[in-house]
Order: sequence, then C-alpha cells, then structure tokens
Amino acid sequence: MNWDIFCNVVDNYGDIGVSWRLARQLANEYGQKVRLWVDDLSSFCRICPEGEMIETQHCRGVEIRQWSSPFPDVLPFDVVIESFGCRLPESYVEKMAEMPEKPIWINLEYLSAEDWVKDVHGMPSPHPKLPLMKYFFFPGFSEKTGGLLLEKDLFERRDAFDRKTFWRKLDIEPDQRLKISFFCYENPVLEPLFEAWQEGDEKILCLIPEGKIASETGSFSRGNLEVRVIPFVPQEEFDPLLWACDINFVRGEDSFVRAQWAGKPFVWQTYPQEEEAHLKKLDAFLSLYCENMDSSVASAVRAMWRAWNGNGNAAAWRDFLKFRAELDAHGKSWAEQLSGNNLASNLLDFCRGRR
Ligand code: TRH
Repeated sequence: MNWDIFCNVVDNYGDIGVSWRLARQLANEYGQKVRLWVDDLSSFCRICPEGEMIETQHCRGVEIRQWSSPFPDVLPFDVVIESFGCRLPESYVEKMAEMPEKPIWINLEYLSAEDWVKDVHGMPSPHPKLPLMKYFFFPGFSEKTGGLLLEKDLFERRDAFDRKTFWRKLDIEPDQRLKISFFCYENPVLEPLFEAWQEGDEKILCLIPEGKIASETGSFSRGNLEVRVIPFVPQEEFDPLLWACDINFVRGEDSFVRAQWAGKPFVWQTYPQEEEAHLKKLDAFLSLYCENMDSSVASAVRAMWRAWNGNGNAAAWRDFLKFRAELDAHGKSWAEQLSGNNLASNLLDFCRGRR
C-alpha cells in the first residue's frame, strides 16, 4: 500500500519522532511506499540531520514533503495517517472523498496506559458531511490496544551492543561510575536531585543531550556528580545511549518507549498537560509496570517517579538506586512482555482488513 503520514509539530520532538519512526519502519521493514508531510522541517532535520529545508526529498526510503499552505494538488494515497489528531488540509480531505476507492483514514493517537484506551482503539467515526470514515488507532500496553513501535531487529542489536566501544567513541572512560542518560523537561526538582547525587555515596556521570536543559546546566563536576553535555544524535543513535547507560531519564512519548525496549531501570517525566492529566497517565502506567514487582521495589519506583514528576524527594532517589539489580531484571522481562504487540504490523493488518 501507499501511505501518507501527516505530522504537525506542536513542540519538541515527539510528534516528528513518532511519525518519522513509523514512516521508516513501514518503508524499510514492510516495503510500503511512504510519503511523510511535515510542517516544521527544522525539527525533522534535528532528528535526521541528512534532511534539508526543501520542499521534496528522500531520506532512508521515505519521501519527505513540506506540509505547506496552500496544500499542493496531490492525489491521496491508500492509507492516510493524521498523527496525534493534526487536522488534514481541507482540500486534501475533499480529494479523499472523491476517490473511487476511499483511502483508509487513521488518527494515530497519543500513547497512554489508561484503561479506557482498549475500549476506543479501532473505533470508527464517520465524517459529518463527506463519505469518509476515520478510525482511531491507539498505541498502548495491553493486547487490546494498537501496541508499540518496535523495529524487527532492535533486541538483537541491543543484545549484541558493545558498551565499551560506545563510551570510547564519546570520549568517556568506561569506568565504574554510574552512568545516567538525562533527557527531560524543565523541572523544579532538578537542582535538589543533583544535590542528592553530588552528596550521595556513588560516583555518577550524568549525560545530558544538547538542548534547553543542557544549555542551562552546562557541564560541571560537584562532589560525586559529574554532569556532561553530549551531542544531540540522529534518532537511530539514541537507542545505543540508552543501552549503554545504567539508568535512563526519559520524557514524552517516544523516548519513554525506547527506554522500555532498553530494558534498564528508567524514570519517566510525563509531558505536562492541563488539569494534571499527565499524572493520571503516570499512575496508569505505574500500575501496569509495577504489577508483578516485589512490593518494596514497586514502592521505590512509585516514589521516585512521583518525586520526579512533582514534589522531589531525596530519600526516593536513594531507595530507587538500591533496587537497581531488581529493576534491571524486571526491565528485561517487561520489554519481552510488551514486544508481542507491534504497532506497525497491527496497523498494516488493520488497513489490509479494511480494503
Ligand atoms: O520531545 P518530546 O518531549 O516530545 C513530546 C511528547 O511526544 C509529547 O507527548 C507530545 O505531546 C509533545 O512532544 C508535542 O519527547 P519524546 O516523545 O521522547 O521525543 C523525543 C524524540 O527525540 C525521540 O524520537 C528521540 C529523539 N531524540 C533524538 O533523535 N536524539 C537525541 O539526542 C535525543 C535526546 C532524542
């Protein structure tokens, strides 16, 4: 099939991160023809540096088109994905309605572990005026959802990964220090967390990818903590950083999923939303993730994650560290458990079944 994926970059890299990952996977693993429409090419170029600020280009087997206004006069493809409910151009929707065989229109939704997701995943919604049907496709953690984006060979590459070579390339000694990758939003408890680390018993190397937070903290050494700013890498090179580190701080949606595939202890900062909806998402995920954990480990994880997403708490950090070995083992089986529900292949089956 031919796929049009639309991406409206709201902020950060999550919208383009998910759209780009899906586009690459459909094209390169499933042999699909994919055209990705992006309204902000500069964010695209950040996660795919070979990209250029031009109207049409091809990168990694995907056609990238600038989503401009007025929208170009093109014929819609077999499957049309609007990622995260971005509104499609009116003229394009009208063309969809004129096609003899109507395209399959999918709204690829945000990821959430909340229970209601399984009830709405796959739901159809007829267009109020035109002869078109849109389907809601929800990624998620349970079997009744659309699953998660996972490349075929990811676990194989992860398990064959050579940490030492990775550290040397970054010009970092593969020493005994605890290595933490640190991808986060602005956070009032960041300073107290750094203070706890600098005064803690363990030597820590905290790696912050270039960006807003890194430009505020810069690189420094204080007590047992060294903070080092590292380059922002192309999307494919983000996984190895997570595999190499002992603990990963992640955020948003895509890096959150990647940390789970890495199978390491991790801490998630949710994307802040109105009326604290993000805290509901946090708790819903914690309920699933902690379900089969020993109760003391589960309490430590809950306390740490809530501290990082709210009030801060040095004791929570110390407890979290104590359970590293347990969390490592849990991370591996959690990744295994989730890996059976693959979003790209579910999406293909969903669309094939509707043609
Ligand atoms: O950038 P984000 O905060 O994106 C957010 C969320 O997706 C949120 O749900 C959404 O509503 C909002 O954007 C608009 O975090 P996320 O989702 O983890 O995306 C980051 C992407 O950046 C991910 O694909 C990994 C990639 N990345 C790199 O390619 N190189 C890097 O060096 C780093 C640190 C990240």
